Parts: sequence; C-alpha cells; structure tokens
Amino acid sequence: MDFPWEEWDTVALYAYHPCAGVREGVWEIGDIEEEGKVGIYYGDELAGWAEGWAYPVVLEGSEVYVFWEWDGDIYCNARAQGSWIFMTFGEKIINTQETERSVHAVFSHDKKEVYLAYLEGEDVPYRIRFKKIDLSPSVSVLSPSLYDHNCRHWRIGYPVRISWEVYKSIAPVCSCVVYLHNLNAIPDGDIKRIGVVPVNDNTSPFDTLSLSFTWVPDEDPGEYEILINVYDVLGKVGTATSDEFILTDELVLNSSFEDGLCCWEKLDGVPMEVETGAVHGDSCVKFILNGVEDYASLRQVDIPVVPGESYWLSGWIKTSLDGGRAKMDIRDTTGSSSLCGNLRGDNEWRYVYTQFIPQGNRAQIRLVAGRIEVDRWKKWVTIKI
Ligand SMILES: [Ca+2]
Repeated sequence: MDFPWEEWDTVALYAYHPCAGVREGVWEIGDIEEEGKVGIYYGDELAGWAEGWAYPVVLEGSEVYVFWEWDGDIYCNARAQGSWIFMTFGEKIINTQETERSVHAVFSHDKKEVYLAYLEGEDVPYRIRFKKIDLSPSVSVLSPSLYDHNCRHWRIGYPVRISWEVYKSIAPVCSCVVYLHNLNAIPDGDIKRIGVVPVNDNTSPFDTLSLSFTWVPDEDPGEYEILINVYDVLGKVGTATSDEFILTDELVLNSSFEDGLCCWEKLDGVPMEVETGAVHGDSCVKFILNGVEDYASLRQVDIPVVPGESYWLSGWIKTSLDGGRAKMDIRDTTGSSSLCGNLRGDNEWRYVYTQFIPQGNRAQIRLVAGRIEVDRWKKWVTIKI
C-alpha cells in the first residue's frame, strides 16, 4: 500500500480505517521547522494546511468532511465527486479565539447534520462546546410573502420580483431553481420551472445570501405559489415555498373587494368593513364615518398606465340617506386627474365612470367618503363602494 509520505517526513496519523483495501484516514505531513506549515491529508489528497499539528478528524458519508483545529479556530474542507470545495486551504468555520484543542465530529443518524465537540479554555476545567451543523442550505422566501398593505395580487404581464434568503451550510451555493406551483390545477396542482439563478458565491460558511429573480408572469389568472430549490457545490439541496398569491389580469388589484381590503391602503383610522351584498361579486367595502373624522379614503398606488392612452374608471357607489357622500378619483404622477361620483343621500347603487388620459406611467386611485353636517349635529354615516 502506498502512503503519501517519504521516510524522512514527519508524519502524524490521526484516523485510519482500512476498509476493503481502500485507505481511509487523515494525517498530517510536513516539517514545521523548515516549511512553517504542515499538510493535512485525506489519504494521499491534500485537504488543507495548518501552521502546526492540527489534529484532523474525518467523516465519511456520500461526501467526506475533514475538520481540524488550529490556533483556536476550527477549519473544514469537504469533498464530493472527487473535488475539494475549498481547494487546498480549508475554510475557517468556527472562531473560538481560545487555545487550540482538538475537535471531534460525528454525523447524525440520517447524515443530514454534523455535530462538533471541542474544548475551550487555557486550563482545566476546560469548557466543552457543541455545535450542530445542518449540512444543507436553508431557504426563506421573502417575496411573494411580504407585501405592502397585505396585498397578495400580481399583475399578469408585468415584471415581479421574487426574492429569497439562503442560510448557507459549509459549502458555497452554486445555483437556485425557481418553480411556479399552479394551485388551480386538479388534483394537486402542477409545477413548472420558471427560472434558474446561477450563484457565484464567495462568502464564508454559514453566511446569508440575499437573492432575487425577476419574472414576468404569462399564466392564466388564479392562485399560485413559488417553490425555490437551492443547491450547493456538494449537491445538498434546500427548499422553500412562498405564501400563496393571485395572478390577475386586472390593472386595479382586488378591484371588487372580493379579497377583503388587501392591496388597498387605508389613509386614516376610519373603520371600514367588507360587506356582502354587492353589485360586483359577493363583497363590497363600507366606509363608516363615526362622527369624529370628516373623511375616509382608500388608495391604491403604482398602477401601471401608458401615457396618452385612454382609461375608464368606473364602479358602483351607494351612499346612506343621512348625508354621506362619496367619489372615486384617479391621478398620475404629473398631476393629471379625473373624478367621478360625488354622490350624496342616495340609497341606491349608482354606476359612475370617468375617462382618464394619463401623462405619466403610474396612476393612483382613491375612493373617498365624506360626512356632511346637518344642523351642526354630527351623524353616523355609512357609504358603500
Ligand atoms: Ca365586489
């Protein structure tokens, strides 16, 4: 059997498990006086360097992990499919800033985690430290999970940003695959790949990566979720699922209040309710002026429009008989605006509409309810839109 050292090398052998004629083990080779460093070997492959005896240990599963400790820090190198992930230098994974003590390592039963144990301290009694390392990256989808005004609607045909965070394990992340899960399909939905995001990861082990992908949906309207798979160079996979969201071909999101008040920004503290009994669908929004505030409004901003094109804002409004009034208006960032409604004291659903030709490329819509005083008595007023 060939060993990777010559007669005159200084060798320290730490683990050796002959198994079916295959050399398994780690050792250090080098003359610290002459070279200032020693090589840490797994078999005859160089796995790292240390400036002195570093007491390496090895774990062998489908990948090989070599851990060692030098000058109070714990280093790692890992090998999968014949390649070492940190070249020949290893990577510092734990900074203990304490006197060096050898590290011990063991796999969890399912080999999805590694447990490290090491000593800290200058003198007895030493402190015994444990660290659990999840060998796969973990992932959290940031969007579509967080929205302004609790909105979970996206417009078909307009770019949306999918973003996620990766909490790395030891190995660098190399790619992410983004999938769209169609929740409308029967029975369990169908899944299609919508993007591959290569990652050039030069961060340290256990760092957090913030990643994103811009996608222009061209699906049918309906409910969906995003699935993300994150792969590292050892082939370990982390997965995450977004919150469910709705793809719509409407310019105004949740325009009929069928999804509650989501996507609408409330500009004051006036109570609003979603009521059944509407002209459009099952629900409408009801403004309740409680005698303190004079106005209440809901707004939706950042509605994409094309300058110079003609748009129609329309809807159904019902006011109460006791003096409430209500209107809808639309304006763009240049100050162009148009309004409709301005109804009062009319307890029937009325269809209102107005034309708008924007000058800018973003519009906002407001729904405004107001109270009028009768004989200086403030009254309760309800207005439905
Ligand atoms: Ca409705």
